Amino acid sequence: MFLFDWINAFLNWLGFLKNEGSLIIVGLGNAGKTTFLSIISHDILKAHMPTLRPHQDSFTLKNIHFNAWDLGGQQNLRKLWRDYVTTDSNDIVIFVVDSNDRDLLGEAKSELHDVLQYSGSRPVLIIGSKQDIKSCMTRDELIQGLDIGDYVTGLTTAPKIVDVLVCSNVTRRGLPQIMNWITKCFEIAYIK
Ligand SMILES: Nc1nc2c(ncn2[C@@H]2O[C@H](COP(=O)(O)OP(=O)(O)OP(=O)(O)O)[C@@H](O)[C@H]2O)c(=O)[nH]1
Ligand SMILES: [Mg+2]
Repeated sequence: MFLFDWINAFLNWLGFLKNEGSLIIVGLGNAGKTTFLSIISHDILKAHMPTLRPHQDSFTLKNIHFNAWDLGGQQNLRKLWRDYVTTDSNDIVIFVVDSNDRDLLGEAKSELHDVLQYSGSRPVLIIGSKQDIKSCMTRDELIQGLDIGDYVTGLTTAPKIVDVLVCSNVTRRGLPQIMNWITKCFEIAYIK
């Protein structure tokens, strides 16, 4: 087994093996999901219409090819989330929260707790967007407001990885850390 792991790691390092993963991106409307996906897939920052139907994009990070689904956060689209989250077994779920929207934090909390339940053992990354806005909530405030202190494991070999990172899609602060997190998480949860 050790030899097999070693050969696999070596071929992977040479670029002969490509791993496939999927990201399922959910969160309330206006949270910044489509903006985030457009930047990580195409490095393009532009205005988007609210998402009306699930939209797919893809990108490669460190020899891992990711198919990403941006599901839209309007009320009528949220019923699709569970089907997408529970379809593949090698998913990473991303829940985007608008760090500046205190009014909708309760609603985000309720949706997030549902996602944490039905996502089973799949890793969940909560991303607090809009950190460029002065009045935004910090990572600690988001953890408290979303009441997820007991869930957050960080990037470990826990049976279910749950973590919270913050970013600005406008200034791009925090995005390299998020991309790094996604690849590391995939390696921990699905390769090693
Ligand atoms: N200041 C700031 N604005 C952002 C950031 N990310 C997204 N936005 C803005 O937030 C608004 C909503 O962004 P979208 O990416 O369309 O949000 P969404 O989550 O895809 O929304 P739905 O498609 O309705 O589910 C847009 O006006 C974006 O320009 C950010 O990091 N900072
Ligand atoms: Mg959208």
